[in-house]
Amino acid sequence: MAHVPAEDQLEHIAAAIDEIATADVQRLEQLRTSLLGRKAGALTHVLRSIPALDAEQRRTVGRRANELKHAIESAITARERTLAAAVGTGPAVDRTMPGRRRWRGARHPITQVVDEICGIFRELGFSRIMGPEAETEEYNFTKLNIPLDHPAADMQDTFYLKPGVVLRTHTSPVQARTMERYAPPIRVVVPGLAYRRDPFDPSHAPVFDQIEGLVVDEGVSFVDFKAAIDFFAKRFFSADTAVRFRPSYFPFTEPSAEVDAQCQNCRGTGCSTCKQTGWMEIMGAGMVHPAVFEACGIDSERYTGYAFGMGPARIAMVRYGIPDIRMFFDNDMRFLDQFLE
Ligand code: 2NM
Repeated sequence: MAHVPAEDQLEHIAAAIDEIATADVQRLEQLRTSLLGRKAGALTHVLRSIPALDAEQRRTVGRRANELKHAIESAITARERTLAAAVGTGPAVDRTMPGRRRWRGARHPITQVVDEICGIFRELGFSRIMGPEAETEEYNFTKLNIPLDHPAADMQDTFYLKPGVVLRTHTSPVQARTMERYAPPIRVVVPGLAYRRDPFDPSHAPVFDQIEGLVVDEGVSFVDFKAAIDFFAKRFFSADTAVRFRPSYFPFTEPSAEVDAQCQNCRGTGCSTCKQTGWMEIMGAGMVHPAVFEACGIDSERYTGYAFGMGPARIAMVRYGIPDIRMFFDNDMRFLDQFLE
């Protein structure tokens, strides 16, 4: 361009300014380079040629070139703002950037286990129900065949809110209320919190989850109970998990049993988790005591039934091999993150 007079070059450059106002992102970059670029920019070229011009030209060309430089720069800035506003805020979106992880809430591992257990019993026709956590001594103890002078009712073991009113020590009062209110057949599972004055240790907490179940109908036998629990264990643990029933004692059932499932860690051969027995206790249970039926207005000559109670936290410990129940209460995210759904 050296042979074209500097004034003509400047008018050529001035003509390009109008295009800036309508350029897209790519064209704007081309214009910036072809006008202001350090190597091939047309205006840069004129500015570099100024020292070689005569004094009169240096003044006029110099003034005009500087005017154009400012005009081009402000036109480009204005166009950039307009283009950026058109795609939203800020610079153009980078479509190659990895997506951000989306944080959604998750159920606590015990809640997951509670929901799963209730879902299995739902398949067997059980309804899931709830009841109050503050209970009278009558519903928490007396109607369940636990006399108030029984050690379980002692102030040492029970949180008393006021005389005659306790924090329920099990969810069984809900079953007592259910039997009073509904005629058989009854099939319910009752998940909820229970309270006992136990200090925290690796296997105890003063507030703990329970799920209790109750079936009442004509002709319900211990075999019905065994079949239901066998079904539960095979669904919850695995299809080849066996259960066994050991005689036990509870005031509200007769006969009573403790139920063991095959150790999920060693599959029954014996290990430290199951203290070399091959079995882990999963629940207590039995046939509802006639005295409980009578206290709750059910004819014990006509109806029989079974009831059971289990601790979802204990069951979760058996299933996941968790050594200390307090890990469920710490809410350490490094622990909870392993149970994301
Ligand atoms: C257990 C063990 C055995 C039980 C009994 C009743 C009721 F209300 F029907 F009498 N509800 N739950 C029961 C029986 C609970 O928990 C270890």
